[in-house]
Amino acid sequence: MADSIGWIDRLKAGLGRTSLALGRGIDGLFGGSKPDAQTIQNLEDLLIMSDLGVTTAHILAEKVSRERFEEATAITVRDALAREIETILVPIARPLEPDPTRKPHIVLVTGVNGSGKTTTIGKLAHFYKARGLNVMLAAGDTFRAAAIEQLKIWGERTGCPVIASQPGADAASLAYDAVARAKEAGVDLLFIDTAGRLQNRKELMAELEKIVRVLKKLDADAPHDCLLVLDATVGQNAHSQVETFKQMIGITGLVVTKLDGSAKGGVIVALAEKFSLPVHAIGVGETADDLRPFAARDFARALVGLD
Ligand SMILES: Nc1nc2c(ncn2[C@@H]2O[C@H](COP(=O)(O)OP(=O)(O)O)[C@@H](O)[C@H]2O)c(=O)[nH]1
Ligand SMILES: [Mg+2]
Repeated sequence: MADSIGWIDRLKAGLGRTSLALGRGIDGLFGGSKPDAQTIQNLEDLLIMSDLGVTTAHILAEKVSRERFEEATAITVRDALAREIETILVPIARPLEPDPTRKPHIVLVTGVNGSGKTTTIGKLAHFYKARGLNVMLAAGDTFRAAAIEQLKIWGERTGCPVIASQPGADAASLAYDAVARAKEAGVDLLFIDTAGRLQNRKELMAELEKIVRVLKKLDADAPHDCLLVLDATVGQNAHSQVETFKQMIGITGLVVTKLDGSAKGGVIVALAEKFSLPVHAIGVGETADDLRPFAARDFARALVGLD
């Protein structure tokens, strides 16, 4: 599986600065004797500096301190940490599962500007198309002409129809039209792109609420999934983005992007502890194939620099 080796390597390279700092830190702290309280405190600090968050860092350090190490070497501690992190991540590592009885299964994709929404939609379209689903895209970021063009390019690339209107058009009407067209065409899965102007939170909230309201007129259960796309490079700022979008429209799952180039991937562990929201997939690059299911064990081991 050359392909899977490729992406794990990219994930590792992306997490490189985090795992290097964590790995080296652990190497410096654990030299084969039983860890004392100061060592555990230093481990906690190290985990905080690696973006795992204060609460999670404390919990993890506690767990390591409770391991009955005969001799706590760097490798046994890395291994113990990876196992604990994996335990935190297992419940949230859940793929997006379109309900085949819904035609279409409607996925609203939200997030701040530049987080990777449009790119993620392109990658998800590619993924589900390859699995035989009939996929449609809706260019609901009507704010910028470039955003509409960008989605159209992804539509061509993946062979999925794109429903779009003019820049400045009402995003909710566009969403409404897209659902109607998707129903007519017997589409399995509809992704609705949105604008992400967090600097104008009121307007954004009004727009998102209106989209949801309009979707519910066509299907009371819609949107069936509400994804928040997070850029891993923002680190701890991801917390406030989750809070904000949760408040605005309710989020059912996360996609974390740019893990190929982030030193702050540890934030996923902190988000898992705090919000328990599923992480459906991770982005490790800019092409259609650079979206991967979130795998708890792979991620946990890569984070502490283990193979
Ligand atoms: N390296 C890398 N770049 C990404 C990833 N996802 C998105 N991007 C890039 O991030 C930039 C913003 O993405 P875009 O999808 O336009 O964000 P949007 O404003 O949320 O729709 C683009 O240049 C994308 O190619 C990823 O997983 N890795
Ligand atoms: Mg976009």
